[in-house]
Amino acid sequence: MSSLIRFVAVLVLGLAVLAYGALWLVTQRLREWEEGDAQLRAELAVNSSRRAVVKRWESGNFAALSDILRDITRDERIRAIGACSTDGRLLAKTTDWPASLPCSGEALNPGGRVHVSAVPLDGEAAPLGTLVLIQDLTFLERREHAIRDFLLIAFGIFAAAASLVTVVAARLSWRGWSNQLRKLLLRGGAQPGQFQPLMRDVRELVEKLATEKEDLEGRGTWTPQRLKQTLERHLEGERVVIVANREPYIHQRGADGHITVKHPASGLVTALEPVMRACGGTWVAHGSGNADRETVDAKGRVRVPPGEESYAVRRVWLSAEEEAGYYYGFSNEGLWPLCHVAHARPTFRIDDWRHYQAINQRFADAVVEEVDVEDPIVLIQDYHFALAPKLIRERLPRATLITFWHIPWPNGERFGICPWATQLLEGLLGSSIVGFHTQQHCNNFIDAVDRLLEARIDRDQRVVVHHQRSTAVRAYPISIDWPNRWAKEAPSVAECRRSVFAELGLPANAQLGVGVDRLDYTKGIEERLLAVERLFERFPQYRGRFTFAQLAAPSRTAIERYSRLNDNVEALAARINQRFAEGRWKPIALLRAHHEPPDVFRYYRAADVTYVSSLHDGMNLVAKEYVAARDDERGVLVLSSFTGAARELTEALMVNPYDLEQASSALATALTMPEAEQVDRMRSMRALVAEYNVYRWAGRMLVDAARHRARERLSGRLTDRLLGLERTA
Ligand code: ADQ
Repeated sequence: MSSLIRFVAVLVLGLAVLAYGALWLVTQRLREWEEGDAQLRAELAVNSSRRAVVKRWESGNFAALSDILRDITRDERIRAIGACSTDGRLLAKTTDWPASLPCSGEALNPGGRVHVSAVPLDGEAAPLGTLVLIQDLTFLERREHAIRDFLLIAFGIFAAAASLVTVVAARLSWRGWSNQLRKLLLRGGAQPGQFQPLMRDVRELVEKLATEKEDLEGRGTWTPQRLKQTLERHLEGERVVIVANREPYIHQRGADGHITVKHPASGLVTALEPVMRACGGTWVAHGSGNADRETVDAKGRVRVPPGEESYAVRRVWLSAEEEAGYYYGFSNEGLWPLCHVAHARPTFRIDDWRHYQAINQRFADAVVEEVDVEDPIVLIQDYHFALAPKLIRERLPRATLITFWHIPWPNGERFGICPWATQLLEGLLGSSIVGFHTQQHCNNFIDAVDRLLEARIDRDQRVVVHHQRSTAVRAYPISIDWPNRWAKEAPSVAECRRSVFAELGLPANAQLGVGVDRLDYTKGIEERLLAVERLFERFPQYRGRFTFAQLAAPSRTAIERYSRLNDNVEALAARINQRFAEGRWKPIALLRAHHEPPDVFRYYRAADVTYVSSLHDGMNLVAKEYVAARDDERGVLVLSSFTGAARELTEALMVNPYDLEQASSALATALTMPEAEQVDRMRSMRALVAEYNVYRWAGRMLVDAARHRARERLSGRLTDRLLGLERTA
């Protein structure tokens, strides 16, 4: 609001300066015109009686001359006339001629609001002298005042109208969102200051929304159709190639011998799959299913989604040893803990690094095989492929390579502990654009480049130039598809609640909390269960009434840190259950299994509260999925402030997951939150996720890619021309 007041004040001040400037100019012009008019008027008046005046003057009849002069002064503006001889004597005058005015040079310039004109008179033989006419210009003052009043009133009305239009426009555009937010921030449900987003985050969000509105041409929500049109319009409908470790559909042969298709529990897949459905193209990924080889053609390709077949998956095969080194070893024991502040020590082994290099090369080769133009668009995904951009660039120098890093990027000092930090950075700088979820991650990346490489950094343009190649570093906060496919296909909220409560053996009047994650130590699952335990300690009224269901998909179980986590979570749930269980009621339901998306959404729709407690997370799509699932606008999101999502979902109850007092209070607040407040918060978050959906995320990257490609093509053509000129010279 204060910036709006400042804007209006500057506007009014600017208009006032403009008004005074205009007034000064008009007055000056008016005076020049009037002076010219006065001189003309004097000459006309003299000319009309010239013959009679000359006759009397030559005859020396100055009394008669005075009479003629008096006749001339009948013009109301001509006040007095004097006849001055060539030697400066006053020969005749009218009665109003000022006694103090001699026939000298200064007399012709007395100043004030009078105008003095001198009209020379010639006789038959020689010049006679000069008629000096004094005109009254006080009418000019009246005229100037009238014009000044008119201009000031006109500018005043204009300034008031412009300020009003500015204020109304600004209020209307932000009113919906900001009112909602203000209402929530000031609401009495929680203690003041508790569970609220940092104002800095809210400000950043507002600025982001404002700049993005200006950035993207075209208004309205992003849809698959709009994304497709963007691809057609900006990139001539070209096919997109995605490189990602995880494939979107896994063919798995079960114990009964049948092959089923699984959706992996992966935020990356959740986000990118709808984009590929809309754009078409090829997804190059590790073929990890035990029936994957049986379902591809001779070139390792299979069309998906089953029954729809809108794009291709190109599977790349890895041996168990390669997978252990590249995926489990370097990627998940090295880079994953390096990039997350979650107190796990990274492990770097030379053999893992060699596998990582080799597999990056294999994926780069697969990309080159899949493209059919020399400047394709390739979207490289995540920390498994830091080297691939440079390797692809070596084979396809004109490719547009966008690399998106789905996890946080640590500060430069921390990143520097990786023995191959410079190679990783050089690999990534093969990209045209490197994208992160937040500006903070972009800043950390630039900081790491600054510390470890000889590169030129343009912080204003957010560009790094290394070995004469420039790479833009941009924030693209990821999201989910909207309208969300799984939410649309889900049964009604009442039905979901009935079926989930039946599965968990809960009575209809129970309250349900839900957590949905891969079993990963960065997700803060132990801290979440401890917060639930603290809730029962501090608020015994929830015993027997509240159950927390944790859907935990086993993940990276070949790594010791993950199998330990698995055991810890199981032991913790068992301890809490033992401590508080009463009759058939258990406080925690640990559902340690992969759940297909329809099941995950059933749980979201049944929940009174969903708790996302990541200790550090790039974005966290579970939070956004929960919001998408709640088309009934009920349910409360308790969200860790260490997620990227916390910068956008500012209406969630924000907590520090390490602070068990705060987290348990937030759970209690959520469980007693009035319906009207739930609706306000959920509606506001749904509006944001609907607009900032994954089609927008992809659209922004593709528009940036198109601009980049247009620039590259132009500079390519210029280089060709210059080389051609050099050759002909
Ligand atoms: P992830 O670490 O995988 O993603 P997240 O973004 O929360 O984390 O996505 C998890 C996905 O897996 C969701 O779609 C969820 O529904 C699904 N899932 C979770 N548990 C499941 C279960 N038990 N059964 C089945 N499905 C389950 C990484 C980064 C994130 C970033 C994404 C996208 O770590 O910070 O948001 O990439 O960029």
